[in-house]
Amino acid sequence: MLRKFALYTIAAVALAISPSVASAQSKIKIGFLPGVVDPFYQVMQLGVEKAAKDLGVEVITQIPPTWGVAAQTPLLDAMVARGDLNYIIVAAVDSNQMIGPLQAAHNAGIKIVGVDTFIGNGDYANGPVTFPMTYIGSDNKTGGGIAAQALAKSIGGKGAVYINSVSPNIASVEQRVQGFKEKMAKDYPDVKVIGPDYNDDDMNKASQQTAAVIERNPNLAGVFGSNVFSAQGAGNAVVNAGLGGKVQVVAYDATKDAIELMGKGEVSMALAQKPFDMGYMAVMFAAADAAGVTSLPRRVETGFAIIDKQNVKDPAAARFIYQVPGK
Ligand code: T6T
Repeated sequence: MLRKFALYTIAAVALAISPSVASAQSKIKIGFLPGVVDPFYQVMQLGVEKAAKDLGVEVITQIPPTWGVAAQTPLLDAMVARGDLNYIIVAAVDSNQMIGPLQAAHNAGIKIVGVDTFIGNGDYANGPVTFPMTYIGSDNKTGGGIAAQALAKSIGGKGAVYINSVSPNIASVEQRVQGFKEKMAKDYPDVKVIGPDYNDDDMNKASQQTAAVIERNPNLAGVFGSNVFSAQGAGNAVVNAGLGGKVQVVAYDATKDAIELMGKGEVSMALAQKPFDMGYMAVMFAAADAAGVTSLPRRVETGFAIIDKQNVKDPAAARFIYQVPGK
């Protein structure tokens, strides 16, 4: 009887509050501004769109054609100039240079939700930059450490390994490099780390840089590519040098290409991030904030799935491979 009463009460409260929550949500308009066109952000966009549909909010998406402040800033400024956005979900392409443009958006009354990358030091509660609502993304330092451990194990704990990355100014990839180096220094003293080289998110540059390193280091044992294009370029260079399966490759980001190379024995591990979760949760956070929720966390770590030869066929792991319908 008491249980029945409680259920009726919950239903009545839900009925009473739902119209105001729904109207708060339906009134908001969200901008989504990822880093560039790549499979990682395409999956994130799927998460954004699914949440927008589930919650009945409108999202305006703008995707920079190339990686960099010069490409992202005008799109951000245009989003601000529209005058109708309440929130912008953004993967800032530079941890320092995007502070100014994002501060301007915030000053214009738009709330900023960070995904994948952060600005400042990422500590939005106590750090130097506190205006973004939250950071939703990977703990990339830990991810870099996981990559280091996998690579060290795959080469038997000794030898030279090379890091190919994007830029020192991007929080995500630079944290991966740091985490990778720290793990090697702490746990694998017989592994020598070469690099990083920075490819500006250009796969061909990554390939050329890696080819040059292979040339100079004929005994190279392993390669770490810190994101989609770094791993693809570095992996291609290893295969083109006829060293597929001999030089171990660890890929950050679980693209279909990386998984194909794993099938041929050319990639030993791919670290899948959770871009769908990042996108979905970012929209949820905006809607929750609009509905009056005041205790949203300032940092949400979305975790990883480690994909290797052992589990790549297991649906529990394979579901995290970046799949974009029709691509
Ligand atoms: O690795 C992702 C993302 O996490 C990073 O910030 C930039 O590169 C990717 O988008 C992959 O290309």
